[in-house]
Amino acid sequence: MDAKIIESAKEAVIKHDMDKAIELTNSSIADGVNPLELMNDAFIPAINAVGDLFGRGQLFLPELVQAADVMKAVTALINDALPDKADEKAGTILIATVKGDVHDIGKGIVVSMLNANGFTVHDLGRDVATELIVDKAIELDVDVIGTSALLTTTMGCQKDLEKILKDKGVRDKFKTIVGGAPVTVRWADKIGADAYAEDAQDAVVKIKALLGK
Ligand code: B1M
Repeated sequence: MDAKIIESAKEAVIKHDMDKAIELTNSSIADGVNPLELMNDAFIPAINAVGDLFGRGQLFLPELVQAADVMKAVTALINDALPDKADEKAGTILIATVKGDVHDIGKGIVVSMLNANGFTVHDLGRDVATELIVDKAIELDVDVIGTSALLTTTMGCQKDLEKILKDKGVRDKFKTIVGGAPVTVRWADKIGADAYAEDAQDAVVKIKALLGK
């Protein structure tokens, strides 16, 4: 990836310059840059830099919100540039960001990667009640339930999900996968999830493994 693109993406997201970010995305894709590399190597580090500045108190909530809006717009453009080849036989995934958590940029990238790899994905969105996730998984008879949590305070919902599945006697019907910035393989093991994925590419690898593909 061209260092100039990485630098421009960082500047556009940190300064929440929507026009610049859209122009950079469109021109890079038109120039033949791989959309996924553009996301992984330029835009994800850019929004993470925003998170670091926010964490250090060098950037405030209104700017974080605007940077996230830029990121959402870029993600939509990158998603449109990815192939969508849904195929029921590859497997069916239900995915949601957990209750109390509105962070959905990363989940959106995971959904795109799963779609691009042939999976049928039912995306329930963000801030989704755990009981609803379980009810929908049963109704849609999916193979895998995936949850994303970005806050240490909302990770517990991933644990609740495992308990509700057990209480309803349906734990064996589904494979579960967890992800999100504060989530670790240790957490996945602790709560009894079947898999943990570090990023969207890893989610595809882990889900294929869970489904024996
Ligand atoms: Co928030 N936020 N935020 N935020 N935000 C974080 C998470 C934070 C780490 C920032 C910080 O302090 N440095 C911090 C959490 C601290 C903590 O819990 N320890 C934080 C906070 C505190 C908050 C608020 C509480 C701020 C406030 O109101 N005072 C608030 C909470 C709102 C709520 O959810 N109830 C809040 C709000 C927001 C915005 C709305 C402004 C916005 C979200 C907009 C949106 O998503 N629509 C936002 C953003 C953008 C961030 C940061 C900067 C970036 C998150 C992001 O999109 N990253 C974030 C800092 C950070 O994470 N470094 C931060 C890019 C994305 C591609 O990565 O989501 O990790 P990520 O997804 C990756 C992997 O994790 C993985 O694959 C993805 C692609 O590679 N993955 C999965 C994710 N889900 C997966 C699921 C899988 C598998 C893999 O299987 C199912």
